[in-house]
Amino acid sequence: MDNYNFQHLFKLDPAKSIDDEALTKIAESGTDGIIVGGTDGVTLENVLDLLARIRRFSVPVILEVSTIESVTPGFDFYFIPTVLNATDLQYVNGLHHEALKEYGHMMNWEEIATEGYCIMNPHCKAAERAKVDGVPTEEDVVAYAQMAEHMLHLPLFYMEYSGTYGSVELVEEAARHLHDTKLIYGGGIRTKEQAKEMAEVADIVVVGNVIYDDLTNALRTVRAVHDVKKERSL
Ligand code: 1GP
Repeated sequence: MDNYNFQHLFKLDPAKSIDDEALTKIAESGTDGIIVGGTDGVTLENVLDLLARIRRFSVPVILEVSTIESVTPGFDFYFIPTVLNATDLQYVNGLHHEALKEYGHMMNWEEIATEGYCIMNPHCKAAERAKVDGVPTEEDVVAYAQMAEHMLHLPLFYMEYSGTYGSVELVEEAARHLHDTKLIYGGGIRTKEQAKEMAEVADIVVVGNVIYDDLTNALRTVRAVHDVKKERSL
């Protein structure tokens, strides 16, 4: 997809179960794509299983790579996180280096996008894994956004609030510093109002956990995001 022109994405965790009826509703919701990704319990087997089930629909499907072992062909895109505020370098460039030594010769770079992650919730699983040290301040966020845009020229900057709803002001502040790099917001969206609010400031809104405990409200976020984007393009 040109410049990753997604507006709304659902994120499904391969380690969690979802029945066919719910999966059909998600795939046919009008979302711009489904990210397959998680932190714990991601295996090649559960990634392949979810991929095969989503592939029955025409929705684009993206693997957000968290472990080298679970990478498999067949996805439309591969998003590779580099955690800009990690203190464990494995999550900044260590695993990436290891993966490239093994698979670099066969990677299709057209399908791959690096996401500069800024983890805003220090208590989420990804933060624990990457050893994120505290909550980034506004100054930190701006510096990471500038790093993503101007120093690393990353296509995507991901403000990851995973499990908690973030600060619209802070997301807006990051947006002010991003022009070529797209801003992804993810975390704690449970209602269409929250989806709308974040769609006003971020380029791409990711909706995860609510799929598993309140599918009806999860589905409502698609329209909410698309309506905001439509209004803003007029
Ligand atoms: C998680 O940003 C996504 O990686 C979405 O967060 O699960 O809290 O919606 P939630």
